[in-house]
Amino acid sequence: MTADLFEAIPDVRPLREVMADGAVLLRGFAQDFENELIPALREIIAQAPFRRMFTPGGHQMSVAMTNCGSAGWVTDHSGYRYDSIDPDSGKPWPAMPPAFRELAAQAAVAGSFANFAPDACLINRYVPGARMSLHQDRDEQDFAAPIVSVSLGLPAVFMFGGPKRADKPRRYRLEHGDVVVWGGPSRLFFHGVAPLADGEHVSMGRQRINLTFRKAQ
Ligand code: MD6
Ligand code: FE
Repeated sequence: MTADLFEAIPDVRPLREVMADGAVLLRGFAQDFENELIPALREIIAQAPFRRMFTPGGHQMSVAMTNCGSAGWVTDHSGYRYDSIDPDSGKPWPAMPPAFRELAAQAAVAGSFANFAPDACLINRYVPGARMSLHQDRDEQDFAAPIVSVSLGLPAVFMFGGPKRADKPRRYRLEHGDVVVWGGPSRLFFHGVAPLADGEHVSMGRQRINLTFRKAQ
């Protein structure tokens, strides 16, 4: 018997996958929020456009970034930090939309972190070829709060290592609507994103957008 060409191929990946103690991948968790998320994102980008920042070492990042919320993550020749002001406009970052806040809080609960109230949302834009090398997120004041990371658009390979840079990372495919909640014992684990493969996403086009919510201050 030949397989029906139009038969759906079952997606066997679990909806909820524990990546490490404190880190969980919630597949499709952001889907219900999509209709609010994307218009709100457009408004933020109109006020605070994506820009490719420079690392303290003088390298321009391949990922373009912007922020919303009372604190925004920035990098320049003087270092990495959170700043309430967008250095490009001289104005505060756009406010965090209620739908962003709500998604982050609900995902945190699903990841067993109650009362997550992010003050920062870093918005990363990857075009094909853009990547993020292995790093730790350690510019926040308080490592007790988790990080909630939302993937939109083209799929990416997320590399998730351990407490030491040399720990061999495992690879996870993150698709449109997937959410990673991450804190507790793995809060400072090394992680990165492999160079984005080319493609065209039905609603987001030729890019991946990642929202990372943090309690920065
Ligand atoms: C990204 N994410 O997925 C980059 N950091 O585009 C991160 O660097 C990240 O997803 C901390 C926790 C979750 C993350
Ligand atoms: Fe990170």
